[in-house]
Amino acid sequence: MNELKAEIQDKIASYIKLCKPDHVVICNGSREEYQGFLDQMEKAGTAKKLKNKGCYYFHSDPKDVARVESCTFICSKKKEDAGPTNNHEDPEVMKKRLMGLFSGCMQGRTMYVVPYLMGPEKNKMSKVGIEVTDSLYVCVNMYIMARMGTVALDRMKEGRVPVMGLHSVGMPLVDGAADVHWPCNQEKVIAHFPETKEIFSFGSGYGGNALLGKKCFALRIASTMAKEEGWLAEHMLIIGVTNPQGKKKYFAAAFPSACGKTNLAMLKPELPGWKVECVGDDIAWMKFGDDGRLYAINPENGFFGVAPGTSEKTNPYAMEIIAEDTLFTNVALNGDDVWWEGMSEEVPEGLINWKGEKHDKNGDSPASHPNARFTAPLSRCPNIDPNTYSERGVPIEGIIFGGRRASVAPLVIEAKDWTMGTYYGASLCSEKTAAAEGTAGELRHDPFAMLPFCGYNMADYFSHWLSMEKQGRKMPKIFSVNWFRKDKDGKFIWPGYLENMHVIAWMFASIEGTVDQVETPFGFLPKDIPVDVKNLKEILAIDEKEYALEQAKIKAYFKETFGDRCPKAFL
Ligand code: OXD
Ligand code: MN
Repeated sequence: MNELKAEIQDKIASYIKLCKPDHVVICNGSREEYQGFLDQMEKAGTAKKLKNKGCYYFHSDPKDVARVESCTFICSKKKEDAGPTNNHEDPEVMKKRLMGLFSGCMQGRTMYVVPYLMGPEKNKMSKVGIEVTDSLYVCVNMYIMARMGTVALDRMKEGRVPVMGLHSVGMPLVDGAADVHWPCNQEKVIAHFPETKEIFSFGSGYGGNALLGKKCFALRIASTMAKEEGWLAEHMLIIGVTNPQGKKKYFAAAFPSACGKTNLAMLKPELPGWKVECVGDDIAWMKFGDDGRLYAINPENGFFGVAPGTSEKTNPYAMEIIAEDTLFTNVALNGDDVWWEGMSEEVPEGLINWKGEKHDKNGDSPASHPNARFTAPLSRCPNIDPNTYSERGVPIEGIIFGGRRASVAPLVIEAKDWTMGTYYGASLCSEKTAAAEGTAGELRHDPFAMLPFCGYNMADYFSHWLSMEKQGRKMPKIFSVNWFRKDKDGKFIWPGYLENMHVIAWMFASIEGTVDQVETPFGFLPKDIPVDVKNLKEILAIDEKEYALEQAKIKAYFKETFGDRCPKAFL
């Protein structure tokens, strides 16, 4: 640490002075250190070693189970720079509140300084951060999700400036008070300072609230950096798709949280001759190269996937990934193994639910929390793409936007140009899921699946996307998909999962220019997709009147929400 710039050392010293921890540990990111942390937690009873090698179980406080969007703030100097879709607070006012909250918050605890790198070691797009935290759970998750320790410190020594993040569970242990299995605080604040590129997170130890490299840095802060520097930080998976002729194309795809991004990233196609390889399942940083192509990297080094619903049938690769070296949070315990809804049809006897109680098989409550997660290394992915860690990133030829829509939106539609495609992204809507607070099932606008993650005014973000189109650039084709249409009996028409390969194959062929399409004012539809699905015609076509009506509603939403700041092309 001593080799780091004085400003960074001063900042860490100021955090120590403010939080008053009993001890400070600088993490080196080694495997031994990681194992030591897990052993420590096992001894303290906060982690349970499972039967599979390197697997551990954790369960949270029921008050701390998901991202807290209502407590997440963008603290830009001007309110309009945060925009109408973010909670805004004045930086001075927020700093004052934070100083109060963080004051003495690590008493009786150890402060861990976690230097980390987001992105592959050799890639120029990669960026450094430092998360200072009082949570060992955060340390072990960061070890998997980012490149932690020396690798990041070395870059900082070369002069790279880290995004600083201070995190506390917000539960000091004063006067020798005993710790609890999942410390947290009723009051939660996740504050981002886009102008100074700082993050403060208080009160939660769960997921995106606490693993600051993920949503806070790689999306909220990175999106502001991307705007300033002319690139894109997106809530997207990245896959490489190879056709039976051995031709390969990369796609990036944005879906709102818990809409199957991880399953699509790990698709094991049954369509003969096709191969799908995974670069990432949640976040993409993308930048146009000198050759005019759009290159993407996955800034993360692991998967923080939603466990319920994951099975041999829905995601066989994920099941392979989590067989070793995986941390499970808020799943159910099945002896010294784990279980969640959807893993098997039979609910095993004798489960302990995510709250640590005996599970009642006949009761209404699920055994695992709907937002239960697995944290697993990217390198365990059986279909990992060979270019995942490349110096250059992977060239994106297709961009996919997908929502969870019971009606109106067809299975797939292709934009006529970049502007229309950008509009597809902006008009993305979805029914709410369990990844965030709120009522599941409600419809919400989620432009680019970035509503909770855009670090600045969403209307400026639309303009930034539009500004990407420049002469000499090879713009990817843009598609919108919807796996979730229901028939009149309320049943899903499209089987989803492995069958999604048929749609990807169609998009692939469309980029190659080898499919028949139907032109509509709203984009190109497939003439056919050769798959045996009942009522397929219903989801391949659109009802132009109904569609136009929806577009009018979306435009009204844009106007009402963003006013004059909304790009004219969308109104
Ligand atoms: C996630 C999310 O955890 O989007 O990836 O909520
Ligand atoms: Mn996500």
